[in-house]
Amino acid sequence: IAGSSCAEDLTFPPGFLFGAATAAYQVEGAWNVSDKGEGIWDRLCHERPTMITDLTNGDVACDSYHQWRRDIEMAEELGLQFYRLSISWPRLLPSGFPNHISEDAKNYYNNLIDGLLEKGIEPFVTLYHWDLPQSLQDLGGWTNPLIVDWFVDYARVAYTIFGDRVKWWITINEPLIICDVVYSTAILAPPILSPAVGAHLCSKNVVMAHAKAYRLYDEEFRSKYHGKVSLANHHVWFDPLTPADAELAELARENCVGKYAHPIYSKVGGWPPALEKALGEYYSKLGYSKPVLPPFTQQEIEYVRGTFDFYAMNQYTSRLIRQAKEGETFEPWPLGDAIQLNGKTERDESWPTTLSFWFFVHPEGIRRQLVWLKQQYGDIEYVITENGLSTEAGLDDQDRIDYYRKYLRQILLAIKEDGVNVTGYTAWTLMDNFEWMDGLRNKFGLYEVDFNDPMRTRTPRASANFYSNLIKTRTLDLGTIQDEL
Ligand code: PNW
Repeated sequence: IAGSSCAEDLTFPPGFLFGAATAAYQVEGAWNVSDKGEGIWDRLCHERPTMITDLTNGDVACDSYHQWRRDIEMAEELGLQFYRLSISWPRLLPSGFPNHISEDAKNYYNNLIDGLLEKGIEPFVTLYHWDLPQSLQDLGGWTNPLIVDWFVDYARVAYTIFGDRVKWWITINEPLIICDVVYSTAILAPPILSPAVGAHLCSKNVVMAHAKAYRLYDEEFRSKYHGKVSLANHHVWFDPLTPADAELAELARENCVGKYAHPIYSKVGGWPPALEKALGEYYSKLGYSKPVLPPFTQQEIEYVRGTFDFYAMNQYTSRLIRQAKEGETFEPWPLGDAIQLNGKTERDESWPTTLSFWFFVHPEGIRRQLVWLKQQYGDIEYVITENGLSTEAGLDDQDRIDYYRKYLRQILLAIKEDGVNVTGYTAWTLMDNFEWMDGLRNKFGLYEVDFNDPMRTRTPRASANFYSNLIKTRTLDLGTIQDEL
């Protein structure tokens, strides 16, 4: 019986891969060394420092631009099979365009990639993890359809230089955050509020940019390099508050995950039909004469459909959702409510809060999400590309170990009981880093980083020991959570 721990098989399947992740702006620092261009996070942190809770920024961060040897050493200490990193677009292409490729950026990423491979660790590379060149933002950024070609030009440079050694590619990290959260809250870069028009222009452009970068890999690189390409979605799992909210919860899943998954991973392609209809009705009532979510042409539907080699899933948290009551006010989607769906979200009282305001702990959510994905998109390969916990500082992080135990157990149940083909897991994150609007305060690291030390000394937490042991034994030690089951 699922849940009875004595009979439980706690061993990960053969071939299952373990890794850890970071992202360029969050760790590299060196924001203006050599010819690096300005990114939208440089701009936000410098011009609006009070938008970051603790007034810090990513100017130096973990200084991984200089400390990359230590980063590789940590990956080796943990026994990681892959290390997920991102390339900084404004570092590689200072103008945003391929007219000039930075030699220093090439050297930096080549050193990192080669250094990992020497230790037998696969580089798992994200092309876009939120650090858009400011020059492109000045031209409209992700709301301008021309960004599809700007992104593809950048992807071509990256595939050309690194594709002989990088076999795992993520085009874009978390369209939900880049489009929905950014334009409906303006709390991340670029700080532009445009929940109706901006958010939805962005949604379509992101999907098209991904698809075109995938097709490029297929046509020009796959036959010589044999890599895998996907896009990483952010998942918030929605459970209905009452049985009467079941349909609403399903629509919320479509609005959060389906919006960016249905066009790519479903058999039919295109926007999720129920969502397209619901958004159309909501915005037409607000007086918009055309759909704010730009429709796909039939040709575009075909072009986007199937542009994946695996499914990449970032998941941390869940929400309960219910119909809003007459006159209730809404917090912006998706950190708060689903105003377009007339949905209010809540935390189940049994879900612990974390240091991050948007993040409640709900391990069952990751299993339910995986089962839902398999129902929607079929028996494809699923890789967890991010999962981890936000805490205060401290080396004895039993709470993080508990979190990993509970979420990994649910992933095992999804594999063994529900038959979901999950083939890899990525801890967010290798080391404490610049956690966007939460600055350096919120810690997600397996390693603690001393941000007061010019060397940015990294020290393993108890959770690093837990994780390396898991990778070594490939078996989940339930430890203290055993009694709670
Ligand atoms: C993801 N939210 O970000 C990102 O991919 C990482 O860069 C980040 O550090 C990690 O998860 C932990 O936060 C998110 O406000 C940031 O809902 C913010 C939100 C969600 C995801």
